[in-house]
Amino acid sequence: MKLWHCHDARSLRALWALEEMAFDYELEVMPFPPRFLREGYKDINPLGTVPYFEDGTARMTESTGICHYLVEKYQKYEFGVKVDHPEYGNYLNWLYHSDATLTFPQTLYLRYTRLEPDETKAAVGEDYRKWYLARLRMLSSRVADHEFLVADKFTIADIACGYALLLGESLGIAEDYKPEAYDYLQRLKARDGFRRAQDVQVKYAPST
Ligand SMILES: N[C@@H](CCC(=O)N[C@@H](CS)C(=O)NCC(=O)O)C(=O)O
Repeated sequence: MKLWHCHDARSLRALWALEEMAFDYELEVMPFPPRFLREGYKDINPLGTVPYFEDGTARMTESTGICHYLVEKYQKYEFGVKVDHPEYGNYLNWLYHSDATLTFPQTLYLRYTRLEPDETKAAVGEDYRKWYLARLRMLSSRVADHEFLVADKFTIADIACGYALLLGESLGIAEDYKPEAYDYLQRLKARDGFRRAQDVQVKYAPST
């Protein structure tokens, strides 16, 4: 298995899952954005984005999909939910929710306030920040009385949605999180698997 990754980018979901599940894997940590700064990267992943992941014949570009693949392919059900479990539907919903509902408005906020700052577009960015915070409602209410999102255990649904919370934190939005969402993020960040992923991305950081 090989993962191409950039520091704290979405590929952290895959790195975090690999560490939680204690796989042996090869890691390449690249400067960001890799499509400009890592020569030949677009020949590996034509999208130029991270993550990129290879395992046998699998060629994957979707961070939550990689986490799901690892659970199913290697039967790591201690980090997932089986199809006959009563919470299977909820589990899948959180996995899809992580990007389709949560990181989608964050990406637009990032684009219009940081990547292409421009007075006319700043208002659009601000609108997406509010939209993201409104869309956190379901997660905040779930974690108010549950340690994790589904099945009373840590799963890749926590990695998928936890990364969205983390991205919000790096965008300076976390101060507006409800306390229960903020506390849930701190619980996830305190995990050994998360800390190992943080350490390994620093250990293999590209030389500047
Ligand atoms: N659908 C992908 C999105 C990947 C993505 O947009 N990654 C960003 C980093 S968080 C990226 O590579 N941006 C660099 C670029 O677009 O050149 C996933 O969630 O894994």
